[in-house]
Amino acid sequence: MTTEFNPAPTDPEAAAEEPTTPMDAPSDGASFVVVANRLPVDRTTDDEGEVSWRTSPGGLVTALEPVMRRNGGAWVGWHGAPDEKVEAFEHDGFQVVPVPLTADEVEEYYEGFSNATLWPLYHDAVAFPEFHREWWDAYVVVNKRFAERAAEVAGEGATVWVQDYQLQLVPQMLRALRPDLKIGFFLHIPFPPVELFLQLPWRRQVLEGLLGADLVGFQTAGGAANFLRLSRNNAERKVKGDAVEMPDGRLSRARAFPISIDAQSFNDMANDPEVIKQSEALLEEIGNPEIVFLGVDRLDYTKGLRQRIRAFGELFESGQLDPSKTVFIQVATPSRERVEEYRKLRDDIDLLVGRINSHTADLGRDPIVYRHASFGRDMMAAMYRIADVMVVTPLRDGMNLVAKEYIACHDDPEGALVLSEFAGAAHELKQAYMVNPYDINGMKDTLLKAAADSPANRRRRMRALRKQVFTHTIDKWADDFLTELRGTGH
Ligand code: GDG
Repeated sequence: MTTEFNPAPTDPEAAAEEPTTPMDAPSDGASFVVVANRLPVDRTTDDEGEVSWRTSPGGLVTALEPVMRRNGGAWVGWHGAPDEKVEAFEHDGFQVVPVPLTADEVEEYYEGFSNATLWPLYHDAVAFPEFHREWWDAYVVVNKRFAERAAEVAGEGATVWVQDYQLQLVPQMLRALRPDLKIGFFLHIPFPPVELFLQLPWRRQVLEGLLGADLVGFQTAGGAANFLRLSRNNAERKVKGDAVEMPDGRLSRARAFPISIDAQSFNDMANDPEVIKQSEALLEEIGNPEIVFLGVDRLDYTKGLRQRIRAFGELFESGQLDPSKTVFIQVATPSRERVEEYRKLRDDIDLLVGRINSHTADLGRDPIVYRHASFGRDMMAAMYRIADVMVVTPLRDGMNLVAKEYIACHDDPEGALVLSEFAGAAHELKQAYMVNPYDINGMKDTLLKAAADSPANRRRRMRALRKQVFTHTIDKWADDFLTELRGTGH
């Protein structure tokens, strides 16, 4: 049985469908535009009060910067401070186009609809998604603002690449304003199974929003298949292969483009003499254990921290892992601290780690070294260097770049990656030690196996993993997507 969407609405919340008057292309417009919730720059103020902007480190910016410079690019996004308007400016060879958000919009569009409705819904509803009509209204208003800003800066026939779940209505809105543009969209998080997506009261508007793109990219083939199935069965669109036929004859294509990292630069960073020194000091600091397990995650309920820490707790308490010889380092980077579910998670993890350490620690040494903090990139590389076993066990994850960063940084061929089947990365990193993060006993067995496997086995797996990560880089990802987008059309 299929569930059909409601017929075209007469409901007052359908602001996404208000008639729009097309706009003319600006004569000096950019030929390549990225639209993302955040700008790739951070503002800094020096001692004299002088304001400057610095490109924030991150794979996406690094990959897209050269394309932007080559093509006269512009990046449209929020600059991070509510209730403040910032004029567009040139930076590092491209145009930075800030979109203002009010404090209420940050609360309703960003913390609300994006992070307390869509985020949990798209991650298997591992936390309960909240549906609030005011949040949806703010989402529509903000998406429209982003679309209008992009329409103002894109030159005639330009390519516009919209990023992620906060901006799913932008492709359709932008197309209505500027039918001349080539529009791509990439979803960094999973696209859920149809049965879950249908819970969304505004499911039709979100789907139509995405179908405004010529090419919709997903992390996995499964995400693309969910999207195509939804279009065919629930929106009654004709689907041929990976293309959805639109009423005006246009095709909207859906395909997987697994995102990656700049493997070489991670590898270089991990081999920098300063980072090597840092990693030695870190080993010393944690008491030179025989085995180091490592987890690095944003503190998010999708990352499987509760289950992972319970598994380690049981292994230490039973003595299957010797607390005098083994350390589990868990870094949990502060994230979305104004969203209730995240505050609760933080308290739970504090309690859980405290309880395990107080039961099993030798005097003066904790088996779980837990840090709720953010570290510099060099420190991250130092941690990846010393980790004998990297533990990446999300309940659901679009891709998971930490898994790939570990592989790029850890050039000791005897490292091991324990990876959740439910991370997008599992489709590529097949030689990892796979776990079902809901199965605590299974996870415990695999953690022990990864730590105790023969060097030959570990080397064989690690070699294959490194080959995959070094041949499928973020540059290739951006290139594949943009090449495919260029080839789309009727
Ligand atoms: C979303 C999707 C998808 C973490 N702590 C620190 C730090 N990090 C960096 C890591 C890594 C990034 O943050 C986290 O990326 P992930 O991919 O692991 O996860 P999400 O943040 O959930 O990202 C995900 C991704 O988008 C890309 O499409 O893979 O599935 O959920 O790069 O290194 N970096 C520094 N200090 C920290 O303390 N410097």
